[in-house]
Amino acid sequence: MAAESSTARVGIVCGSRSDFPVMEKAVEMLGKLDIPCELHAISAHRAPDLLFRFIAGAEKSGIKVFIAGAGGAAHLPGVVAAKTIRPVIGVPIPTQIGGGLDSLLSIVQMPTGIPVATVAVGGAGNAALLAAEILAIADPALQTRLVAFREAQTRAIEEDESNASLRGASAS
Ligand code: RP5
Repeated sequence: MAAESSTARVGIVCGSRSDFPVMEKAVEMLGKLDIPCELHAISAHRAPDLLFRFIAGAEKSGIKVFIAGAGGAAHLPGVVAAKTIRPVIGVPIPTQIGGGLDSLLSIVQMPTGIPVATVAVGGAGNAALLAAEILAIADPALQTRLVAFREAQTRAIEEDESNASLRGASAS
């Protein structure tokens, strides 16, 4: 599922189509929150000029936050961050090496000057939620949707059958 929207507010980019199964979790979460986004596979080392064109165009077209996922020597999020002052959220893609520890360290260890807010390995859903929280600062309707999302999440646990015996019990 490659999302594309002319009114996208979040630009999602990853190093390869092989990253799509992880990054589509971000597309799905943003969809739940009614936030338009677009998803592209653009390798920072195989197609750097196209990546730079995407970033410049995305800023002009109204994208406010970037989510960038990559695996292995995962420089893509740092490169995106180098070319924009919009917030960049990095998603380490799982790999054969320690389950994606290589990707995690490549993304999280950005030297001072160019920040990338890094989520857990494979954590594209949380990347989307963080992007939503950033956008919600200036969007009261989105704040309301985020609060509703949190409440529904809590309710689902409270209503889970395994917790039936705890219903009505007061915390002390
Ligand atoms: C990275 O290399 C990509 O982000 C991907 O996670 C990894 C492997 O890419 P492919 O060889 O599957 O294209 O650039």
